[in-house]
Amino acid sequence: MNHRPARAYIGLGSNRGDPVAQLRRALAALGGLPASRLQAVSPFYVSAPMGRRNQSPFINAVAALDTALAPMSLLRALQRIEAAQGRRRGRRRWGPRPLDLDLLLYGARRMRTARLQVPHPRLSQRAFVLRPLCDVAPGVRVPPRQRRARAWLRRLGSQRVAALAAPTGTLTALESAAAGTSAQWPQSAGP
Ligand code: A4P
Ligand code: MG
Repeated sequence: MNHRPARAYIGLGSNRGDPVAQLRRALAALGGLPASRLQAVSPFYVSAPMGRRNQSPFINAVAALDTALAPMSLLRALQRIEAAQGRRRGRRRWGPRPLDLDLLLYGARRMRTARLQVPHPRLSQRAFVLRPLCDVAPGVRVPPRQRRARAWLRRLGSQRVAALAAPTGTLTALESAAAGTSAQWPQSAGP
């Protein structure tokens, strides 16, 4: 069922295979979604993994998508894109993944079902999402307390997130240092 169009923000993350290529493929797939138009894409950023530390660094970005897909239809579409890029569900939470697509915001909608919580519950705590969100929508309101994205980001000054200057399969020494990580991505592209 199609809805009145809403502006959705989608968080993209990857730390397996070739993360930059994974994000690019995912952006192309988002651009091809029915009843939707990709309006903006942030630069790519690199950061040390949050949660489980002993895994490779993440590449993250945020996309702004105008869509007439209802929130659950959009979530299903995101999960299909994840699956097409080798993501297997039911693996360790916060473990390594070739592609993670999170529905961060869907207009001003608030939803809390077993399968979908919008706005994304951890949005205000994560610089790796807020940094790229601020590139495409610095003034967007983020709960709790509906602060602007840029205000939440200012509060997370200790979380290091570095712009990816050379979007290749390896990190430069400068990018690694800025992101607070020395790890690289394993060569195998398996999920
Ligand atoms: N779900 C509920 N709400 C949403 C939503 N708004 N968007 C449900 C997407 N999914 C949502 O997600 C588990 C279930 O959440 C889904 O079945 C869906 O119905 P998942 O993607 O299968 O599992 P996950 O990603 O391992 O868990 P979770 O809690 O979503 O993890 P996060 O919060 O995505 O964190 N460090 C850095 N530096 N960069 C990262 O990108 N990512 C994570 C994963 C951890 N550390 C990271 C990064
Ligand atoms: Mg997720």
